Amino acid sequence: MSKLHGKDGNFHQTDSNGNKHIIVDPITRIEGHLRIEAVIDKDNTIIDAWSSSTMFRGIETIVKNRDPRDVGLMTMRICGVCTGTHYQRSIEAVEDAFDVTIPKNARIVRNLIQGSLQVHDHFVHFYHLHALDFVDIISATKADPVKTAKEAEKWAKIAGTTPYIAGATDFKDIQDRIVKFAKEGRLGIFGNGYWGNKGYKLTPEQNLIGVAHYLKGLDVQRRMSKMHALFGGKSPHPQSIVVGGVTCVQDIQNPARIALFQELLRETTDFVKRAYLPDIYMAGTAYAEEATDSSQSFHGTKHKGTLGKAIGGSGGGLLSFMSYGDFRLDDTGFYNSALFLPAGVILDGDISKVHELDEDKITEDVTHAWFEGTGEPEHPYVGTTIPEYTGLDKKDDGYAYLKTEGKYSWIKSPLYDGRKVEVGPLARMVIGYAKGDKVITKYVGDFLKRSGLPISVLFSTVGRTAARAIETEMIADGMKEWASELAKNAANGDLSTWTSFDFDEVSKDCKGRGMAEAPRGALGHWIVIKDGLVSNFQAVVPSTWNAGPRGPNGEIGAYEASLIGTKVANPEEPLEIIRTVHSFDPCIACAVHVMDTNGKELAVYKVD
Ligand code: NFE
Ligand code: MG
Repeated sequence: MSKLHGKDGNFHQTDSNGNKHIIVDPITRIEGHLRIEAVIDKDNTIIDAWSSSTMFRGIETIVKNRDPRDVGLMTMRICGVCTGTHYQRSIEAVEDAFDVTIPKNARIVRNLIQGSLQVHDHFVHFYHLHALDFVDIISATKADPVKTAKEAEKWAKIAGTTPYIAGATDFKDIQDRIVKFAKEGRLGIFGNGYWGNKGYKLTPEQNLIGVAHYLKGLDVQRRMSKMHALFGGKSPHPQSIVVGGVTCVQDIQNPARIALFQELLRETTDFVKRAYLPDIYMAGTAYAEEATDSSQSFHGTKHKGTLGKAIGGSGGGLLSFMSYGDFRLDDTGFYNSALFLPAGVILDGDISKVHELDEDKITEDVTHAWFEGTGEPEHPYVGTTIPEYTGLDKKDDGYAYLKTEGKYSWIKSPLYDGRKVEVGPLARMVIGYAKGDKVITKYVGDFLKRSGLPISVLFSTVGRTAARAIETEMIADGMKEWASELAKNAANGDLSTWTSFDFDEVSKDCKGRGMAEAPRGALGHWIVIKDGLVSNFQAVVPSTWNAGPRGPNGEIGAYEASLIGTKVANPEEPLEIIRTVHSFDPCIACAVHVMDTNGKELAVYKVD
């Protein structure tokens, strides 16, 4: 390893202005390969940042000239994390093109499959991919288990419930296991953290609560996955959804299957309410200071003090948000139905105004992405996927920096009305709250009231993480109603699951889009069909919106913006960079979705 690497293996170099240049590559505990370059000034504040995907894949090109009824089966392979989401979106795009409306049972079953995924995905993200950015495992070894039980009770009470782990014995057992592993140097998956870093804010007791829930949560997430498989046939990659409806006919006819779903949902909701939410109150409070410190925000000073404007804290970022909306609540058709998660757009933190989503304003730009372009951002119906790798800028020190003035990522740059927007749980909760959506206002309002935190806490790294937890509880509660509705509808004798259509007739010349919400945000598939075959297909994906590079006129990406202004306690250990990027729950497999032909060449730039 060269001397330019920090002790964490990431690259560090100080330039002539005294600014430190840090490359974190790869960011771990995410799906796929993401590289972050950041410049940190003398006060350890990030003053510039670039987000680059170093992975290339080709699904958009693979589905061309195929039968549109098979597209969902192929696009679902874009990702095994937001599993089933791409499958569903492609099928909905084809249904839109064919003008097919699915029956009530199919709509509800799809909501239950997608809801199970959202809850599972959010939960795994918080505990198993993100928690250790907030929770210091080694500190947990110093906790007093009796005090830990009291602390757990306190946060559960604030959340309006009782603690999932009650009493000191369970905490002591878990702590003994960690102490033993640490002494023997066998921390395994916990071996590589920045333990002891000043960026960790929880007390030893709070850290022990976090670790205990991390471990208990491994079992709970298995049950969430079962829920996903129940109507889906399997997980990952459910397979019971087809163009026109669903095929899990026997599960709908059999009340015991619906009851099993309800039981699994009850068990998982219990953990969400008694562990996940209390942990979010605990972390939200501990990290509230930086979350509400607008001097740490890229947009914070710009909007300071203006009524109706959001003020960002550390990790706040763009403060422009977009949601396509999701979870159809009636049977008036995919784009007419009332939505459980509303659609809309918020620009520049102005939460006094939610703009109607105008899908014609969605385009993708490749000025800074390794693809050929026409010179103009393109709407996905006419979009193309033609790789054009121009390389990284190799320097004498043996390290390659990004050529940030040119192309520097395999992720395209999606734009809404020529602007960068953030998508995901924070976008959905803020848009719903700003729109006065009854359900979202209640859940977000409850969170703010119980925590005693101001709304500005949401526009930050920890706020993004809190929004995901709030949404998890809300969707879990929503699914309870939807499962009852399904049971009732079936009991009343409606067992229809599929709408027939004349394929030859409807597939001659048409186009359609499947636009809804994946766990990480707004996801759209656009399909053009000619003579029964796919003539064009484009996916614009949540992590493409968030992780994408700058736009044609230097418009900064959501990850990039969220990093600027953030203070780093120890540049040798870029914990805050990782925490902020993790708060978006990055998925680079989804974001690039385009087979690896250049993988070997790409790996060369990291020269020791
Ligand atoms: Ni691979 Fe995905 C989600 C989609 S993109 S995880 O959620 O679409 O970020
Ligand atoms: Mg795409």
